[in-house]
Amino acid sequence: MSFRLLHSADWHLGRTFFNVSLLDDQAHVLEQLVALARDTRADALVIAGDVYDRAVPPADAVRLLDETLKRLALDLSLAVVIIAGNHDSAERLGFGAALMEERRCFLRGPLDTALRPIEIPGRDGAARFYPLPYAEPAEVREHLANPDLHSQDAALGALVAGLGKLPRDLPNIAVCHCFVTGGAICESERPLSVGGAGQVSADRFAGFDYAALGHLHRPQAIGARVHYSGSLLKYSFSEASHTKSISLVDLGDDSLRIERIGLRPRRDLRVLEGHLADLLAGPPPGESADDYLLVRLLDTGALLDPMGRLREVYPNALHLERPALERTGGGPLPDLGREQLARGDEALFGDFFAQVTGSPLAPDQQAVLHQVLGDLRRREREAGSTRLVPAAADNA
Ligand SMILES: [Mn+2]
Repeated sequence: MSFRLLHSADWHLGRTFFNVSLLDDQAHVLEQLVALARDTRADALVIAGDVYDRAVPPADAVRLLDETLKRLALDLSLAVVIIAGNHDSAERLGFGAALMEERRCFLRGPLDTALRPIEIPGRDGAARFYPLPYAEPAEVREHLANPDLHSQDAALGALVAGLGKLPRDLPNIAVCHCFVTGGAICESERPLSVGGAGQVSADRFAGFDYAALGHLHRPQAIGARVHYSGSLLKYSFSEASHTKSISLVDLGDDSLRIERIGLRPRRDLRVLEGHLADLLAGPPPGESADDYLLVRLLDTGALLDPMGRLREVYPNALHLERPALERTGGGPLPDLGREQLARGDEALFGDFFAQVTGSPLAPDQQAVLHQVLGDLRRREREAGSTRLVPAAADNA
């Protein structure tokens, strides 16, 4: 026998990135997911939490999930298992769950109804799913009437122990939204708690044939049977190097095969580095000008409206960094006392420049500064009354 599973997680429907709605980007890759479900003839799809980006999602995010589930569960007759993540409201996500279960769409949010195992028949044998939706340790304490559960790990241990000894007649699949120790994190995951108390041990899943996990946004495995599918899209610039994918999992009698099938985003999310003049020449062949970009400008001099000019070439440039202008010294700012001020404009500006850029004025820059200050003073003298440059020692 064998059971074929599609594993996905962290859709974060309704997310915005630098005030840009990603809904069209999400719809674009969900098209690919629906095609994949059809073409691979999968027996079930798992969405391991963070279906929505927030507890009260925007209406168009709800519409996108509704449309996607309709196509999967009704048009393709695919069984779908969904658990709540830390971004979801378990109660709201669980709305209509009993009704949808009639059509093999298993929504599991609140603990009181979530933990019942689900047996799903496939074309060539069945599998048994154990939903373990995200819950705070306090909720698990109350649910199990066990006052000793103060960490995610203890809470998960108690929930798994509560399942009893797992029957071995079918493959047993855990579906959980958690942070397994040893996993690689990125910037778009909201921490599950302060310090280490949010992490759980991979050993908690030792009794399962496969653990379909959500929360960490990079696709990764922790041991042979504990897997994160990763998120649907890159949701931070720290994920620029990720390849997002859906995991196609084949569970056989004594075998486990996992293939990550890459998703092709509508727009990639990348970091672009260079000098403004070079970047304005446009992207090299093969790179799209429409991607979501973090632009790191290497120029050290003053630039007029760099973002406005970049957006004429790269309309989705979202964020600009000027590493050369970030303070490199890190020490305290000099105390501008009377003595310091008496050194004159050129010396003061030289200090300021070195402070900001990390290197002293080059001779040609020094010459420009000297000329500009000289011009200002000349105009000041000619204007008579208005002082453009404060009187300083080197004026004397
Ligand atoms: Mn997430």
